[in-house]
Amino acid sequence: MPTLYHSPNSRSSRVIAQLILMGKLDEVEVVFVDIPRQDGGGRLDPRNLHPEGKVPYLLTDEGHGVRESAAIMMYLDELFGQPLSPKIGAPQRGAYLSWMAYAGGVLEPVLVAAFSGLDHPAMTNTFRSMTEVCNALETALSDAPYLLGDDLSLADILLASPFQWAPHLMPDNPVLQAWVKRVGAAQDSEAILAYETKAMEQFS
Ligand SMILES: N[C@@H](CCC(=O)N[C@@H](CS)C(=O)NCC(=O)O)C(=O)O
Repeated sequence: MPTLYHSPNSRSSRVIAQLILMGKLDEVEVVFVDIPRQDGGGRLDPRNLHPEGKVPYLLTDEGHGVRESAAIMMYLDELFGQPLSPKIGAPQRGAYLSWMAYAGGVLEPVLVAAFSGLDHPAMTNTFRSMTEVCNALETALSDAPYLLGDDLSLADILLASPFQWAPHLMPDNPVLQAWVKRVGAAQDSEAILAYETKAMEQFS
């Protein structure tokens, strides 16, 4: 059984959301770990095998570590028969891979720059800004409910998640707002909340 290192209400929560949606939470061992939080709380947890103490982190059955949310989510989706992604060779496969790489490669740095007020030519030349991010998402969503078309995929779960956690980062854009709401509604939010609330008790 793979082992997921998870801290409630963090970037690893989207992996929990994915596992709940796939009905596979009981096929992964979840180890609750603490992390240093933005508000100064929390701490590095020696039980966490991530080399920098971050979450999510996954240890495969063979003992290999997998880091980065997108890689972990794709690994688990593939392990359980790809219920949330287009199969190799399917028409939407390229778009899917693009979005999964875009999440960590562009969306995350642009969001961090935006909320921290960082405005530097090196950042904008490399990653562009929220304007381009919004345009990219809005273009994909202009004639479809989800990023890949009619069906929810891991790309939606991953890319909508920062806006779900931090509504203040949500752009003033009705198309994106409706998509984030739709992605939330497509997940089992009650089960996620119940799981995370119970997990949080470990740290109180
Ligand atoms: N790009 C990484 C980011 C991981 C990350 O920064 N996770 C945060 C949780 S929200 C963390 O572990 N922070 C604790 C720390 O920085 O020590 C991913 O998506 O997996």
